[in-house]
Amino acid sequence: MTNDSYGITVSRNIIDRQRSHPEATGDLSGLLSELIVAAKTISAEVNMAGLGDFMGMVGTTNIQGEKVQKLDDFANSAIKRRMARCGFVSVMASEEEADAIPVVEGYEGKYTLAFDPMDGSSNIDVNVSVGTIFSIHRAINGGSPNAENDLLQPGRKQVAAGYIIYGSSTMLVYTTGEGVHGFTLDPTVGEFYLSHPDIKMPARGKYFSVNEGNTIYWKDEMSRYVEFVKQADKGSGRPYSARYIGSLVADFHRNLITGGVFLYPSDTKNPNKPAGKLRLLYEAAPLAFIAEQAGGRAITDDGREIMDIEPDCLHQRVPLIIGSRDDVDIAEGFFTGKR
Ligand code: P6P
Repeated sequence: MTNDSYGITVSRNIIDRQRSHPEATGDLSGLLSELIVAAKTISAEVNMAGLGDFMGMVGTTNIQGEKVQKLDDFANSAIKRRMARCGFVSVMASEEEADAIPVVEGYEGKYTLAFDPMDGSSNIDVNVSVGTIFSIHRAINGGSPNAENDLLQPGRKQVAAGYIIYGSSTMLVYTTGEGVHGFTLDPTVGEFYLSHPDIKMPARGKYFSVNEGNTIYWKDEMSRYVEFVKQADKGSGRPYSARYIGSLVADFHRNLITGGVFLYPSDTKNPNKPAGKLRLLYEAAPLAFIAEQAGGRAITDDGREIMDIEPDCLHQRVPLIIGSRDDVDIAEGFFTGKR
C-alpha cells in the first residue's frame, strides 16, 4: 500500500469517484456499497466454510447442469436478498438462476446487475481461492421492472464491473471506466482499504493459463498456439510457465497483477456447449471490461472482441482469451490464420 493511498476505504474511493461526476445521483455509489456489504457477508462464510456447515453440495443441480455447492447457494441468496430491495437495481441475472430475477416491487432502480455469486465453487472443499463476479448496466427501458432484455446488453455498455476474490486475503477489484482499483479487506475492522491503486496489466506476461486436459477437444489453431508458448525462445520469454488454478477469478487476478494470458476456447467436449464453458454476461464481459481498463484485451477464438458481443440469452457461453494485450494479440494471430 503506497503512503498516499493509506487508509483510503472503498467507500471513500466510490464517493470521490462520484464527486468527479457532478451529474451523478449517487445511485451507482449506493449500488456498489450494497454489493460490498453482501461481499463481506460472503467472505466471512467462505473463510469459515471448513468449520461451518458450508462444505459440500446442496444436492441440487443448477441451470448450468452443475452441482450446487452450499456456498453457491449462500452467496446467491446473500446477493439477491440485499440487492432486490436496495432501490438501485431494476432486474438481476445470476449464474445460479435460470431466469431473470425480479426486484421487490416499489424498489426498482435504474441499473441492472448480472453476477456469478461463487465462481470456482467446486474448489471450496479443497481451500482454493474462489470469487464473486459482477457486471452493472444502465437499464435501457427506464428500469421497467423485470425487463430481461435490459440485461442483454454488450459489455461495451457496462457502467461498472468487478470481482471479489476470496483468497489468502479477500480483495475487491472494480472499474467504473476510470481505471481499475484493488482493495484488500481488513477483517478485523470489516473495511476494504485501497491496496492496488490504478492497476495496469503488463503488456506481456510469462504465464499461460489453460486446461490442457481438453487438448483433444480443441481446434488445431488453439493447439498450435499452446505449442508456440512452450517453445524455447529467450528473446520472447518463452517457454512460458503454465499456471492453471481452475478458478477463473484467481487465474484472471494473477494475470492482471503479473501479466499472462488465460484461455478457455471453444471445444468439442460437450456438443451442447460448442462455445466452451464460460458465460458472457457475468464472467467474460465484466472481466473483459476490467482487462481493457487495465490495458489488457479480451477476445473469442474467432476474432471477436468480448466487449462487442450482443448477448442473445442470459446464460450465453463464449470462448474466452483474456489477459496481457501483446499475448492476446499473438494468440489472435493463431486463431485468425495470420500465424
Ligand atoms: P475446467 C469453475 O467451475 C469455472 O467456471 C471457472 O472458474 C474456471 O476457470 C473453469 O470453470 C474451469 O473449468 O473445465 O478447466 O475445470
